[in-house]
Amino acid sequence: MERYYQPEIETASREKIKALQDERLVKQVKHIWDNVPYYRKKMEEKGVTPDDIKGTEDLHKLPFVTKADLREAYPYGLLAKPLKDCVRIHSTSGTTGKRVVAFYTQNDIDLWEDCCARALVAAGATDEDVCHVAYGYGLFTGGSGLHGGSHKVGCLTLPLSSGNTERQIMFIKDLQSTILCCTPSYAAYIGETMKEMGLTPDQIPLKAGIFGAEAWSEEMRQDIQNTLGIKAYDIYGLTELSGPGVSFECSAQSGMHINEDHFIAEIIDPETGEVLPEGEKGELVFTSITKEAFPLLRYRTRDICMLSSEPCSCGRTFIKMCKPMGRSDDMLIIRGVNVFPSQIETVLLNQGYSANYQIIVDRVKNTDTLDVQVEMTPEMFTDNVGEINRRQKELVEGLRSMLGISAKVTLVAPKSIVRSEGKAVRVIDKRKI
Ligand code: DLL
Repeated sequence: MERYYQPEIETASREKIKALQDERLVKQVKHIWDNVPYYRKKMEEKGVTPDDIKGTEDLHKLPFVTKADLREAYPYGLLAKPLKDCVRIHSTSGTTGKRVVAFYTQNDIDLWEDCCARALVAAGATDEDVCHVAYGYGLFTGGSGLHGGSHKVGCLTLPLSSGNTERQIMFIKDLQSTILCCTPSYAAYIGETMKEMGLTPDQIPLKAGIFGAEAWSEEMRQDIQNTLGIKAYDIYGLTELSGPGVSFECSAQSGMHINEDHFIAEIIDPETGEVLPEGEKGELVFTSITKEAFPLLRYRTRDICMLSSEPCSCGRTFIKMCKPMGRSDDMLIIRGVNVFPSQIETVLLNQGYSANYQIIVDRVKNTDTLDVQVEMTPEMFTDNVGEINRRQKELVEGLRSMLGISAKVTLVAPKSIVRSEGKAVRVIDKRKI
C-alpha cells in the first residue's frame, strides 16, 4: 500500500492545492516587495505591484529572475529576512563565475526537510530503515537535505558523505543500509565496485535508492536497479530553491511530483519567455511560495522539462515533471544540431555499455567535431582490432540515428574514464576554451 509522509497535502484535491498556492503567492509577493529592494525595483520596472497579484493566474505578470540576477545581488541583495533570523547558508556547485549563495531560516530548513522526507517515504522508507547518505555534505545541499529528511522519517541515518567507495560498501554490508542516497553516477560506481569485490545484489541489504542532482537516463536507471538489486527513484532540486526535494518520484517511477504547496512550476519558451501549455517542452521556472529568507519569484532554472497533471497511480495529486532532459546551457549545438548528453547515454546503454563515457567537442577548420569516448565493459574487453572496429561502427550508426549527425566513437579500456563521486563531468567542450 502506498504510504505518504504528509497525506493531507500530498493527496489533497486540486482545488485545495490551488487555493493554498493563491494564498501563499499573494503573501509571498507582499513579503518580497516589503523586504527586498532589488525585487521591488524589478517589479516597478515591469509596472507590477503586489495589488496586481491575486492568485496563480497573475503569476505571468511578475518579472523573471535569472542566475545573472543572483550573481548581481550576491551575496545579500535578495535576502528577505534579517541575517539574525537566518541559520544556514548553502551554495551552488557551479564552477564558473561567482557562486550563488542561498540563505535559510529555521522554518525554511524544516519545510525543506519535510520535502525530502516525502521523497524518502515515497521510496518506501520507514523508521525501520537504515538510510545511507552518500551525497556530499557541506555547501552542497544533497547531503544535508536527505540527512534532515531521513531524521524526520526516523530512519537510522548514516552520514557517510561521498568518497572512499570501499568503506561505503563495508558500511552498507556491516550496518545493513537499506536506502542509498547519492548521485546516479556515484550509485553506478558503487555498483561497479561491489561487483569487483565479488558481491552479488542478493548479498547486500539495499532495497531502494534516491538518486538525483544530475541528468540520468531511463537506461541508466535499469542498469543501477539490476546491479544493486534495488528500486531507483529520481529526486530533483536546486540550491536556489532549497536543494533536493523540489520534486520526487513515487512508486510509479514515471516522473517526479512537484511539492506544489511550496513551489509553483511553469514551463516557458526559453527564447520568448512565453508560458507554454501543459505537455509542451520548455524551460522550467519555479516560484517558491513558502521560503522566508531567500524567496524567488519565477526563477529560470535553465532545465528543459515537461509537466503533466495526469492522475498518478500512487494517489498523489501534485503535478509531475518528467526527467529533465538536460540544462539549456548543457545542450550542445553541433553543426547546428541540438544534442543532449542524455541522448548519447541512451544509445550507449542500449548497446550494452555502461554509463562511463565522455563527450569531447571541438572545432577543427571551422567545423564542429563530436568525439564520444566509451569504455568497454570488462565482459566485452578485447584487443581484437576487427571486433573493436565492428563495435565502434555499430555505435556510430546508433548515434547517427538518434542525433541526426555523425560522431566519432573511440572505445577505451575498462576503468580508463575517471569515476565520479558527485556530479559526473560528461562533456569537455574545447570550443569554449
Ligand atoms: O543538485 C540539488 C540536489 C541534490 C538535487 C541532491 C537532487 C539530489 P544544484 O547543485 O544547485 O542542486 O544543481 C541544480 O542540478 O538545475 C538540474 O540541472 C540538476 N539536477 C538536479 N536534480 C536533477 C535530476 C542540486 N533529478 C541542478 N535530474 C538543476 C536531472 C537534475 N538534473
